[in-house]
Amino acid sequence: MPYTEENNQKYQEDLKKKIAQLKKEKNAVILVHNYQRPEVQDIADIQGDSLALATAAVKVEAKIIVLCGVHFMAEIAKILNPQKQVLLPVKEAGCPASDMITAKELEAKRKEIPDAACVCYVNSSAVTKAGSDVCCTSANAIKVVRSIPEKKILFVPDKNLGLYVKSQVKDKQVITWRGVCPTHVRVSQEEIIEAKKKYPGAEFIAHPECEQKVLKEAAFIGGTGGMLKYVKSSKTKKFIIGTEQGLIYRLKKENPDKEFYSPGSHFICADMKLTTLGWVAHCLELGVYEIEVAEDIRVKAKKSLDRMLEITYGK
Ligand code: CIZ
Repeated sequence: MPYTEENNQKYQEDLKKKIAQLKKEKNAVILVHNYQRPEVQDIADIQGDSLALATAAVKVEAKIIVLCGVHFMAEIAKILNPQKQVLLPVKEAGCPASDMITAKELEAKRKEIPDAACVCYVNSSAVTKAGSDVCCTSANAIKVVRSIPEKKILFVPDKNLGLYVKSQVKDKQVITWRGVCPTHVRVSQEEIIEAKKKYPGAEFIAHPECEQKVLKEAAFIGGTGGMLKYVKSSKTKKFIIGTEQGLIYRLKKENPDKEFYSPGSHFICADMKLTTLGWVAHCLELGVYEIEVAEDIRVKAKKSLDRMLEITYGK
């Protein structure tokens, strides 16, 4: 079949039908993160940020969970659902920020400050979650840190989210690690100032993984779930979106009367974009790539996640 726009469209539609059929046959559910490609967002049974996906993962009844996102998200689904098969369509879809702390480094840092509680951002490996006291997402980081009795908090691995939390929770001593999200730190304050000039009247909203200087320019700071709620309830019609571009597809879908701009052409997470419809079909067909978490690590990591869910939902 020669490549034409029309043939490509048909190919994508055929893949969507194939995925729907395989999903039924295998009793699978598809969880999709807000940063995924538009066509992958379109096949979601449940779409959201890590918190929404983790919450959904606890409730799903299907036998197989397909997690369209990156490795740590699929790991969370497995940690919360050990009896289910959890599949990540692309084995290599990782999160560089989550790899910026090792188990050894965390252990050594904790020994250095034994009186500190350790809060780990959800963008972390199962091992980091297991070595922490409680987990958090960008949606609940402030609430989690406030709720902890300890005055001293070691926040890992994302430095920028940690610094943002520190600026909001004044009565705690927040010690940050050196990890960063390579996608969010790529955007500069100068680019935001330029974008504001280019799109007059547009409000800049930012993800807390951005640098402090960038956050200073923002009218609202929050995770993708928070941004979706903020835009929906705002009277403003134009927004510059300070996070991975995948969110713009959902923002536009849910707010067709509003306009969205990315502050640069480089606000793209290469790992998030690895997942395609072809890989999702492949994953369902062959039952790959299955996520495994060693039981001792899983049990400890689950404690960190359960504590976060308790703090967030009060259960
Ligand atoms: O919490 C998440 O899912 C991440 C990594 C970003 C966001 O805000 O959705």
